[in-house]
This record gives sequence, structure tokens and C-alpha cells, in this order.
Amino acid sequence: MQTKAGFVTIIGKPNVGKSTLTNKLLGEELSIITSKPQTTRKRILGVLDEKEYQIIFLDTPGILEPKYLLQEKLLEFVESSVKDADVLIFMITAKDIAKELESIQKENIKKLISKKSQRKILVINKIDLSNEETITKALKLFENSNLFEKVIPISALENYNLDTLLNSIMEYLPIHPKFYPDDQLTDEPEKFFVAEKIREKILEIYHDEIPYSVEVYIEQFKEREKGKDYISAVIVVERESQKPIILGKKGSSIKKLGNAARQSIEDFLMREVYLELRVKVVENWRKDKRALKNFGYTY
Ligand SMILES: Nc1nc2c(ncn2[C@@H]2O[C@H](COP(=O)(O)OP(=O)(O)O)[C@@H](O)[C@H]2O)c(=O)[nH]1
Ligand SMILES: [Mg+2]
Repeated sequence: MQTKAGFVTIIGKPNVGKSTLTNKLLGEELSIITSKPQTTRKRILGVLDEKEYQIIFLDTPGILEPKYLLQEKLLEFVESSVKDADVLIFMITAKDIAKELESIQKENIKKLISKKSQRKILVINKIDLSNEETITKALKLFENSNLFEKVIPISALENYNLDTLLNSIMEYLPIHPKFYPDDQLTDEPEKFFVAEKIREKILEIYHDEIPYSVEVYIEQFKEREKGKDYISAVIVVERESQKPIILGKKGSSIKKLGNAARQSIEDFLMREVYLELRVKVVENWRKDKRALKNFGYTY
């Protein structure tokens, strides 16, 4: 049977809803989502497999001007994911639409969306927060800009117009054999997503600079025949002074984190786990080339 298959990369500024869309289209909570910007730190690959087609979605970190080494690495994830794409989705929201158009025409973004062989769709998300008039204006503005083949307004959160988007993607998808086996949802091991779930809860529980100063990695992941899986995770902070903040008064914060994270991990893995958390300082890891490499922020 002839199938269609290809890569669809979703890019855009932080917080526009890229990960929400990815998860909705996949029907899985693969990418972590929070109301804070810079939640996604790597490229998340998700496979939507149907009988006649296979779409590989690449969810990416938000585009911003890098201020430190980690952010430079994040931008590299965006750039390489764009290179891989057959279809590129650029996502914005309907808020301040003229400014959006202006910023898309800036050199760094223009370069990202300049590949000729790629079909490009502008997705205007969060239209549940917008009105008819604003949306119509946005559609006109971008249709006239000739930067994109299609402009599609959606609400990822409310599942609005996602079928239209999916149909357009299908239309642009090349005829190609499937890239992944039927039952494969992603290319990262369970371990990666377990660490992501912990990071998601850290983003929810802690404030200010803490969520951005934290990295999580899994030290041990033991599947046991009898009893729960054993997972021990390390929470890396940048400075000694951040350690007591993570722990909280008499360990209350890390306890809260442990409970929330365990629940979320169990939902994801669909089995019970025993979760142990440890805090460790790696001085200034966000600016440290070697540390970043150890945490997987390079190719
Ligand atoms: N109202 C509304 N909120 C949304 C929509 N899509 C995403 N969000 C919210 O926007 C925030 C950022 O979403 P996320 O997917 O993490 O954005 P990303 O940084 O682009 O990946 C979260 O609080 C989402 O719940 C939408 O269609 N409507
Ligand atoms: Mg995201």
C-alpha cells in the first residue's frame, strides 16, 4: 500500500501553545505544558500513525534571543528541527497581530522559514481568547503577506479547527514509506519523559528563577518483576543557595513535588512507581558547556 509520511515541525515564540497542539494531535501527554514560558527544552518527537499515513511531529523550544548558553542550545534544537521538516508550522496567537507580522519579517525568523522545498502553514492559536474581528484581520494580513501557503486559526486547548489543520498537513505530506514502526510513539526512552514530568511539576510548584535554574536527570530506573518500579532522580540546581528552596521547610516542598511528580509519572507509565528525589548543585550549569553536554543539550 502506498503511504504518506513526513516530518512536521512546530515552531514559534514561547508560550503560544506548541506543546499543547502537539499533544492534542497525538492524543498523548508527550510534551510537558505549563503557563510559564520556556517549558520545552529539547525537541520532542511524536509519531501519529494511521493506516495510510504517518506524521512525525517535532515540538520545539520557543524562539527567543539567546541570553546564555542553554538558550543558544535551545535555538539549535529549533534550527535543526526546521531543517528536518517537510511541513513547517509557525505558530502565533491573535494578540497584537501587526507586531507578529513585523517580528516574522525579522532576519532571524525569516531565515528559519525560508526553505523553499518546505510547505509552510501559519497557525493562529488561542482564538478562544480572541474575537471574530481580530481573527479576520489577522487572516487577511497574513494571507496577503505571502509568507505562508495557508493560514489556519485554531484553539489547541479547545480542540477547535484541528481537523482542518490535520487535513492541510495531510495534503502537503509526501508519498513516502513510514519512518517508524506502528507502535512507536516517540524516539526517547521512558526515562526521558519521567524526568520531564518531574520538571513539569517543578515549573508548577516553584517560582521566580528556580524553575529555569533546574535540570532533572534519572539516576536509576529499575523495573521490578515484583512490586513497583524504582526510580531515583536528581534535581540539579545552579547554586548552593537554591538547595534549601527546593527542599522547603522541613522538606515540605520536595515532599509535595515528589507526590505530584509520582502521580504524573504513574499516569504516563500506567503503572505504579517508587520515586526518590535528590538535589545536587552543578555551579552555573546553564552557562557551562560541559554540563550542558552531559545533560544532552548537544548533538
Ligand atoms: N486559552 C488558550 N490557552 C492555550 C491554548 N493553547 C495553549 N494554551 C495555554 O498556553 C500555555 C502555554 O502552552 P504550551 O503548550 O506550553 O506553549 P509552548 O510554550 O508554545 O509549548 C498553557 O498554559 C496552555 O494551557 C489555546 O488554544 N487557548
Ligand atoms: Mg512547549
